[in-house]
Amino acid sequence: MSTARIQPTASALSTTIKHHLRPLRNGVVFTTTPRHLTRHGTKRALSVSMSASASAPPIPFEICVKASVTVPDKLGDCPFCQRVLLTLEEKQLPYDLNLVDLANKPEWFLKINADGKVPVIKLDEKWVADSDIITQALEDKYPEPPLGTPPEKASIGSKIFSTFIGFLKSKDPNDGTEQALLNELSSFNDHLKDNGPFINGKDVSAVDLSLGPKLYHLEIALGHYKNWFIPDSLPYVQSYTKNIFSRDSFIKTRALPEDVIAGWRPKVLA
Ligand SMILES: N[C@@H](CCC(=O)N[C@@H](CS)C(=O)NCC(=O)O)C(=O)O
Repeated sequence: MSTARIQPTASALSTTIKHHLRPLRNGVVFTTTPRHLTRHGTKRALSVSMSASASAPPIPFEICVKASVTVPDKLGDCPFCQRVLLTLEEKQLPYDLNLVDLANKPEWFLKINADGKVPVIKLDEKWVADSDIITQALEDKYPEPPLGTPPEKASIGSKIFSTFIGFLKSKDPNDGTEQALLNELSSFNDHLKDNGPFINGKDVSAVDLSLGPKLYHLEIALGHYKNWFIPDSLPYVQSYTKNIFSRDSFIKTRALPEDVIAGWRPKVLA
């Protein structure tokens, strides 16, 4: 089991800092301004060092993620951000969150990433965007515990998210979008039956950390907007979601259901 050692980099938090930062259970710090833009001496990060990750960096990674639209100073509903956070959590790498209001992107954020998309993480003093690139870079730099998925399994379940969106947006119950989703979930169920409990067998791997947040969105959004749930005829998919959603790493990094519902509303109404 890992031990968490909280290392305040300065003795006390100022009132301003308390206003901006929300230290969490695991020592992760929420901030609305990136570290390089805060005045020297006015912001102190709490870093968490984990004994299990021998090559952990001395200071936490800075990562820009979507902010909640329903509750101030909370992580928002971006499955790509959660994927990266899950990777950091599973590798026990410390990080500070920069919460970005995507409806009103701040100038500092657009300077970091002109595309205006999250997640973006600072790696070796450079800001790097895109969850595919970020998770691969983390795997290369911090190989323990190994999370790589063999190439032949890396695209298992990869059509579930797009078919979920098709069904969610659909206004015609007979347009085949529900069946398309069921077909994808059914193939996934077969794969898990023969290879599970995770996509690559007994251990969680990168592909699960990518798919898990998408299935979380699927469950919440389809439950809310269509009163639709993964059917009992797909028990391996049902256990898979329960298993992934109950991991500590998932609980720490998941979005609020209200944010997931709010996030999909424009697509449902379009
Ligand atoms: N391919 C990107 C997708 C990232 C992405 O689409 N992020 C959304 C939030 S879930 C975003 O930043 N949207 C803001 C925008 O498009 O303006 C990744 O894997 O990181």
